[in-house]
Amino acid sequence: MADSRENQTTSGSSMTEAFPGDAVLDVLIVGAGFAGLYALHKVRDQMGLTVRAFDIASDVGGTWYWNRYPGARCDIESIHYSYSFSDELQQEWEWSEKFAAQPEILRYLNHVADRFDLRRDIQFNTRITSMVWSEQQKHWQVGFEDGASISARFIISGAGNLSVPKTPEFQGIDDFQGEVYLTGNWPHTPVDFAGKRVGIVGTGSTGIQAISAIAKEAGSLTVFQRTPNYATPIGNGPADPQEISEVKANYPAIREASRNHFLGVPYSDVQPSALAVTADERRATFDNRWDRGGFRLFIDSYQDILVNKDANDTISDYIRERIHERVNDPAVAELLAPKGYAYGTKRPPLETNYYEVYNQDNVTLVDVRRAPIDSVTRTGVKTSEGEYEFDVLILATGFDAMTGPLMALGIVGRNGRTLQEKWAHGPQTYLGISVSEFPNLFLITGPQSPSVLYNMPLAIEDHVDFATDAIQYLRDRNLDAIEPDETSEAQWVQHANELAAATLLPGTDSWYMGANIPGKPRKCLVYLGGAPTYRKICADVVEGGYEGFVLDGAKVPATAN
Ligand code: N01
Repeated sequence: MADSRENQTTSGSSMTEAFPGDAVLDVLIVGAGFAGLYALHKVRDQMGLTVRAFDIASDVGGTWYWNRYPGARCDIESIHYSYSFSDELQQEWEWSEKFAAQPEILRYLNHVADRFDLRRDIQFNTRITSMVWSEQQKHWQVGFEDGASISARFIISGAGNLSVPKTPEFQGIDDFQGEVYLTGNWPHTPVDFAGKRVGIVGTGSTGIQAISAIAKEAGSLTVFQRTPNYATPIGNGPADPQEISEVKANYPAIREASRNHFLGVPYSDVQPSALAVTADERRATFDNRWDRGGFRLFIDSYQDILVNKDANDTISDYIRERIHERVNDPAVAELLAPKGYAYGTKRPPLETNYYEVYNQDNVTLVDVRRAPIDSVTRTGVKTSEGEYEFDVLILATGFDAMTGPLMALGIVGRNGRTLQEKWAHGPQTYLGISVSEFPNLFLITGPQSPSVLYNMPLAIEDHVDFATDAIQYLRDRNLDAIEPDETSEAQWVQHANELAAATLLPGTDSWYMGANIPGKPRKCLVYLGGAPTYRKICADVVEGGYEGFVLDGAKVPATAN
């Protein structure tokens, strides 16, 4: 368990062969997931620039390459959780399920890579270890684990938001004699659970998906739960051919509706306030959204559940009640029912038969809030109350979200300033995509952008388009560099923090707040103004000639955000 991701080194010499001597790439792309693939296509095929993408993985897929654990699937309907940039692509691809599972999403991304001939400009098995800005040359010097390096005028980072798994924090983990798996670095060959004693730590979105799947196979499954979650039904099933053909016939309008929705989905039934209706009306709405599945309960019920504690209590009570209905043992149901924090302030997991799993004889729930995990032993897990023996131990313990993947790149900006120093007290960005003192660097779905609270493929496309438009703008004017000015950046940070403070999110320990990583600054990592507001602000910035940015030394004055 020394390294949380495959410990791969730079392979081959293709990079230096392709770009010999002092050649400088126009654009270097980090990652070959949803963001990297689209950025590569855009920069190479639509802009005609020299570009190369790099990924630690041995193939495309990003998060869908790594997270191969049983039960992994997306939680926005696949017809919406997919690229919109190519109508041919969205017309020809057929999803088999409403919410595709990981293997199908990975097949989709492989198809995209093949269809647009992207692989020839991606270097896999390559870990970036440094990125240093040269003020003199006005470009980035990017170093790799094997000592090779390359220069690029612009960096587009598709390093991902949830791509650095949290380092296992259990003493003795290396001594465990059985099999240990990290959900975010799952083996590429099937893991056999049949007849085995399996333990799993973590009941976030990942744990809940994995538990539901593994409970079907394992001889015994012991779940170590610290904080129960408000999981609600995903409502998955085979894709409906009628719905698919309707969507395909209306894709432009549906994508437009998605981009004009807070979460980037074309839902339109949200009502103003849970407190403005009778209890019966509220119940009918909750039942309706519960039955329809997906994020409808979260985002398409009442507008005030994330900002008003009383409104939130109504939906939190409702979910607790539904959990109790599904679990036979009242004591287990009580343990599974979240208390003391508001629904939606931790990322709401979606599930299929999750709670029913606890009615099975082979599944045991262990409360590690009351009796914390003390250590991992040679044979299993020791809590303050007892010891449990396992053949297999699974860690579904989350990620160093949003900032972790960027910090891992070894980024050094102007005047030797590191990103670690700059973000020591929390991320500072302008629009969540750029950072002052770090010119020509674009953070796709970076911290303080809507990112994880916006349908990811659409959020990615918007950000890649913003980055490539900015690059084109500079090229058209023979300018070398773009970065935000410090005042605009400070205003954006304040704006993002004020939006967060107006919600219930800061009151809960969650990865949204950086609270899952010991020592990480407690700052909201997500822009909470919603995708439409955010997109309007970005459009105005561009319209104003990149307001709030410094272009090659000249400041473009910002209007108030
Ligand atoms: O990670 P998490 P995740 N002792 O941080 C527990 C996305 N995603 O991988 O809550 C005991 O949410 C921790 O307990 P607590 C999605 O955005 C999407 O599940 O800190 N327990 C928690 O239960 C999601 O939000 C999909 O008290 C420990 C769990 O581990 C994000 O990824 C699917 C512990 C971690 O939960 C992250 O989800 C899956 C300890 N020392 C994930 N340390 C889709 O459907 C941690 N825990 C697209």
